[in-house]
Amino acid sequence: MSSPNWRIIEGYEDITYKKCDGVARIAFNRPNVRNAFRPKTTAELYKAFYDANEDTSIGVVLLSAEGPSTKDGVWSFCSGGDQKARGKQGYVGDDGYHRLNILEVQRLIRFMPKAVIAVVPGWAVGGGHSLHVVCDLTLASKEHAIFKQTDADVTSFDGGYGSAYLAKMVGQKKAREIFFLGRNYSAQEAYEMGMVNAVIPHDELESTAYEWAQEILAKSPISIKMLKFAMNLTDDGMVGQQVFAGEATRLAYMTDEAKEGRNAFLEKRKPNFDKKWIP
Ligand code: S0N
Repeated sequence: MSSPNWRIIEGYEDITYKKCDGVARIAFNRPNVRNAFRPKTTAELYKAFYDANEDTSIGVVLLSAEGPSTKDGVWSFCSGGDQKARGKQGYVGDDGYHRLNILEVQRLIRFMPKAVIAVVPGWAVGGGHSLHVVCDLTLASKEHAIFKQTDADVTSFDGGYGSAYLAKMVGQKKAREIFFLGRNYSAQEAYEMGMVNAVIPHDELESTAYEWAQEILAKSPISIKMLKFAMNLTDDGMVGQQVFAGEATRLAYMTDEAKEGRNAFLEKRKPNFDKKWIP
């Protein structure tokens, strides 16, 4: 496969954003602080994910990271909330208000009708670990990826997808070990636990992610969307049902029956449905 001819989307500082042939690549771009996210970062992430969601030419989003650090050459995916941006009551943005909004980013990833692949070239820590958990798939650098949960070290914890959904993924005992002990896990260990789909030689990580994206893009978009929502549904309660059922409604709108319902109302007459109660 030839290397992608990325089109760079301007206007971002804490992240990079580019697109090519149905794939959007959103990448953390603060490698010297292990790609920690501050309020500005989460705002940019939200904007880029929202754009990728709305762009009908995009079918797969890669969440990756730039690097390595120019200070020490270390690779990172994301080290979670920027502890320097953390004030007395939370993370303080440039406007002085306490905000982080990383959970809104998580919800966009979770509910967007497109596959999101976490591409982990190095440290995935704290809220960065939670982000890989919430993505649909995870590919990890064989040499440099390290998975670690420090939330309990810094009293800044993810009680939602980052922990409870992780427990569904790797099992309750393992998830509690990850959070309670905060140890380092290699890409291979993360793979064996079931939270990583493939361990990839570092030099091939990005090209492999792009190839996986192209494979997904060759599938039926409606199927990918409905399968993602179906697999989310059981863990997402009424919201999961709402998201799945919304798509069922959208499909129903495409039927003659729905057109007759709409037309009858607009023409002020009783609907004449073709009464076939197909089992
Ligand atoms: C990633 C770690 C393990 C890497 O260790 P290493 O390789 O030894 O590097 P360091 O020397 O430690 O770091 C290099 C430079 O990068 C800075 N830095 C690293 N991580 C951060 C960070 N998270 N914030 C700010 N700076 C960071 C270092 O300071 C150092 O800088 P210099 O060179 O200037 O000294 C290691 O770095 C590490 O453990 N990092 C901290 C990880 C961490 O605790 N993250 C926060 C965990 N919590 C969250 O992420 C909360 C998520 C969240 O926001 C949330 C979730 C759910 C619900 C609500 C919220 C919410 O709060 O809104």
